[in-house]
Amino acid sequence: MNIKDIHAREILDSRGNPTIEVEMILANNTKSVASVPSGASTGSKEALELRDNDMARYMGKGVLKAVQNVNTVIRNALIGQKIDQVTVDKILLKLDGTPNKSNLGANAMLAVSLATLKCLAKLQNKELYEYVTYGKVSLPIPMVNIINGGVHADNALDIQEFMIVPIMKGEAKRIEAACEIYHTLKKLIKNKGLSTAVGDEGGFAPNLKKTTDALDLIMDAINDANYHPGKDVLLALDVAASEVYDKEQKVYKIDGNKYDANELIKFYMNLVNNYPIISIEDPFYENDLESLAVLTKLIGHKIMLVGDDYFCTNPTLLQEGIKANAGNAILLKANQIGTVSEMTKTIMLAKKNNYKTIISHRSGETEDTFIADLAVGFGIPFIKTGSVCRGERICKYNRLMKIEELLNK
Ligand code: 2PG
Ligand code: MG
Repeated sequence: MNIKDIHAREILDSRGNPTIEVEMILANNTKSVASVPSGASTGSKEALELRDNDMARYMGKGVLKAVQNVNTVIRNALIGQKIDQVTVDKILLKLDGTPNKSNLGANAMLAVSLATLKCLAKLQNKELYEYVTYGKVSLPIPMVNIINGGVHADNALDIQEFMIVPIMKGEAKRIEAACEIYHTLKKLIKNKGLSTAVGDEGGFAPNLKKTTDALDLIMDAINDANYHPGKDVLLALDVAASEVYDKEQKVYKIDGNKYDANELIKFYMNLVNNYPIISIEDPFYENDLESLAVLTKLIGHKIMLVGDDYFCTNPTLLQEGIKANAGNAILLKANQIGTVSEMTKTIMLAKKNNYKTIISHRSGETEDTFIADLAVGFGIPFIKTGSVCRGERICKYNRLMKIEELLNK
């Protein structure tokens, strides 16, 4: 089946910034629509998100150049082409011709790559998760970000994400637990006289001062909602440490303290000893593989140490991490790398090397639910898709519950 037409347009993400949506039509009129998310705490080695930098529009954040790239160069190359994921992605990579997708833009490329994947699924009359299934499907455990800090919120918390990880049986049950804890937490925050306004990913953003203040409050919320921390609900953190690292002073600024890497290791060890934490993401700044390897050696047998800015969903960067024994898990974000084929390669490499996989949203999201389907089809054990609040996060949870129902039929 050949590609008949491709059309890109500028749409908005959940932060009110432009992003790109692509429609693809095949010769038999099979249609798909895909859109790409956008990060705020981005790794410096991520593929380039092409923005117009035209200060007269959207503070320079317009994506008309990326849209134009799809509607001209990419469209011309793909129209009449037989649809096949590997072929389409190869053409995109060749057209771009740069190591970091700076020519066409990873946003333009991913939108087309994803639209291709969705068309292929439809062509076979399959749900997206079914189409990408190889081996065993599984419903991922959600890592639900219920307190936002760092660059995702305007409060004093330095750690970017405080997540609850409900591990009971059944996706709908896990999501139910997350919602009950979320609403209980809201009451607790209100009782303290703090704001219950939410951050970019739908978690609350109360003006708490310290990491342990947030963790204690979450522990209370889990207990008050009649769950058992450490038993059916665990905790996870995304430190996004590149954002709190002072390059000049070579220190991490957390909770009003200045920590060097060794002191930060002690800080983490203390947290892990006192709270049921199963995962810490980006514990050091993105170039410090050495400290990540030290921490992995110390507590890697107990918890996940996740590379996000470290690996940028890039197989070459992951390979470096594997070689250095740094981390034991990887965050997967399609727009960090730019094509479905490359992300698939990263997933395979991680699995082969026993790195745990976590598929992830971005802080700027759209209503596209592809990560839910990819999580199930690829058998990715964890999904990070924000809080149980805000439509662009909720749609992923709703999709997961629907898939659970489909799988149980
Ligand atoms: C992260 C993400 C998603 P952003 O750091 O893991 O939660 O944030 O999309 O801003 O990079
Ligand atoms: Mg992260």
